[in-house]
Amino acid sequence: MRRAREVIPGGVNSPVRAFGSVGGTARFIKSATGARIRDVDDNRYLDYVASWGAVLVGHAHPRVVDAVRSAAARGTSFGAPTEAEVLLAERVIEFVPSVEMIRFVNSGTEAVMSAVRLARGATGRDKIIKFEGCYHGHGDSLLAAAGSGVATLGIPGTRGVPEAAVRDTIVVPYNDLDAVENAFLQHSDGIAAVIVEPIAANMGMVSPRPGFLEGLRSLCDTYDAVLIFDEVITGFRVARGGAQGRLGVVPDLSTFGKVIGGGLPVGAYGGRRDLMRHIAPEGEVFQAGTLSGNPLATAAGLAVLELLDEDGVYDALEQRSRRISEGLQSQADAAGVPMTIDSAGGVFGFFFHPGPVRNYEDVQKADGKRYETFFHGMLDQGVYFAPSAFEVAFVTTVHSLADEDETLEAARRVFRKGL
Ligand code: HOZ
Repeated sequence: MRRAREVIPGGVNSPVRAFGSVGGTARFIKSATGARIRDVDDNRYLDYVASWGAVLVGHAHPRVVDAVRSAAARGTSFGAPTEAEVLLAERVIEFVPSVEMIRFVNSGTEAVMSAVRLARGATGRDKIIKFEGCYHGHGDSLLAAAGSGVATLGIPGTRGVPEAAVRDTIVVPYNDLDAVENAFLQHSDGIAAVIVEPIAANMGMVSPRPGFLEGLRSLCDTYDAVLIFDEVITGFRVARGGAQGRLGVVPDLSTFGKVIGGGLPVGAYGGRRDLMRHIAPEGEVFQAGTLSGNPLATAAGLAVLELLDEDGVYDALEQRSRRISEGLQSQADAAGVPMTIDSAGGVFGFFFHPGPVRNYEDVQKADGKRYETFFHGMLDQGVYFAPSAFEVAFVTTVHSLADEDETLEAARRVFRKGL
């Protein structure tokens, strides 16, 4: 870490990895297989970070490794179209019916920046509505009241983002439909898009209240604005069809990342054909990338989606997350520690807070000190949760019942010691 800090700011290539909010030193990972990661000191950890959700079928899954290896042997990048990109596009469209056309990029950040540009280009309007505590990558216009690393560092925004870049960003509380309606009333013909994490997972996990997403859908219809679901975390993870498939609300555009790259750098945005046709070279909204549709990432994505198409995958993920959530909740209850837990498909999140947790204001009332103690207590026993109370926990298809028992046993010891 000392050497890393000399040459990389904070020693890390993404801030939340630095253990800044929980204290201690980040683990340097040397290898991983299945549900376990190994650090450079040869400590093994049961992994609930799973590359921040990018790994859904377990680390180094043989089918993914084979696919990447054979793609690499054919050439790592051509800067020209390949058949595999078409196959992956068709596959995503099959999983997520609201996506009629898709464009692959290299990260979730890029996907969101491009989707917002598209919404603005297609509507000829500038303003966008986002929600406090939702995180949509580190593009300038969305770094207002953001979750994830911005929340972890406890800063309201970030230096280097000019005021002009966020002037057209309207920030409202998550789950507050009245606030969204008021924003529309105030700027009725100026709002290009509403962008939302349909299940918020960058301020811990906060589910939408019944009617919230439906309300966004109908306000966007009324005011001809584009509804963008940021499914970078929830896509292919909370259900086969993502949060939109699970909750039954259809956006105009969606953004993806993480799972569809199988652990390689990928993002994508897609949606209604009439909107997507505005993208260059068909239309006048420009977006490009040397490594977009990269053969290795595409091969990994295809292998993962194939695995996810097998029967029972999502039921198993759902059961695993639920079992562990219920186990943790009952331990907290027995210990008299206020805790609120939520789960969906392969993701769960908990707050040391009696609940309900509906928005970022509630999230901030959660007990961060308790999270820190819990995090280190678990880490000491070889269970690796996110080094931040503002992130969620990820289950993969290879987390076993025995892994869960081990996790719950470790948690029992942490609660017993006192939180
Ligand atoms: N933005 C990621 C969490 N939602 C963190 C990425 C990382 O640190 O690797």
